[in-house]
Amino acid sequence: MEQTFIMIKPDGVQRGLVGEIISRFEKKGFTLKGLKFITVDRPFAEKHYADLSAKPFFNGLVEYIISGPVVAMVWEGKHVVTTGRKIIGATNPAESAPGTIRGDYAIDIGRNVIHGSDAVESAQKEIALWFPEGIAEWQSSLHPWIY
Ligand code: RTP
Repeated sequence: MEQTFIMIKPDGVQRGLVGEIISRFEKKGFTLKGLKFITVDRPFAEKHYADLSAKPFFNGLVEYIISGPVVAMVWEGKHVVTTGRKIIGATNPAESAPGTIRGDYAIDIGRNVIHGSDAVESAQKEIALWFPEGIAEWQSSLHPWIY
């Protein structure tokens, strides 16, 4: 079953959006497989965003991610990577549709509340980075109704 890595960024935590965001993924029918509340250091944040290291906003992005605790999660389900990105909305909240998390709760691209893996391969890399200890195995009893 497909898995994705979802992170509620420091602004999402500080604005009290943790419950709302988790609720949206739960109500969709995805299964929560891993969750940790963690403040990461600069080298870790730079590793997570290594693909963006040449971008002019890279330093500001790293400062933002290390500015407070984040909620790191693994969610599982059919097409969860692409559907998760749809639930999250476009990167720039000015272009995120209403009804998406960023469309409903964010204004600025530099404070866009949440991260979601953009592909199955990057999800696997990000899950390995954030959950090196592995994640617990369990199956939600809801699955027979959803699939
Ligand atoms: P994320 O990785 O956080 O889910 O975001 P994304 O795939 O939708 O967007 P990506 O292009 O990978 O950018 C990662 C994060 O960098 C910040 N950003 N700032 N100031 C800017 O122009 C700018 N552009 C991107 C955002 O926080 C974005 O989510």
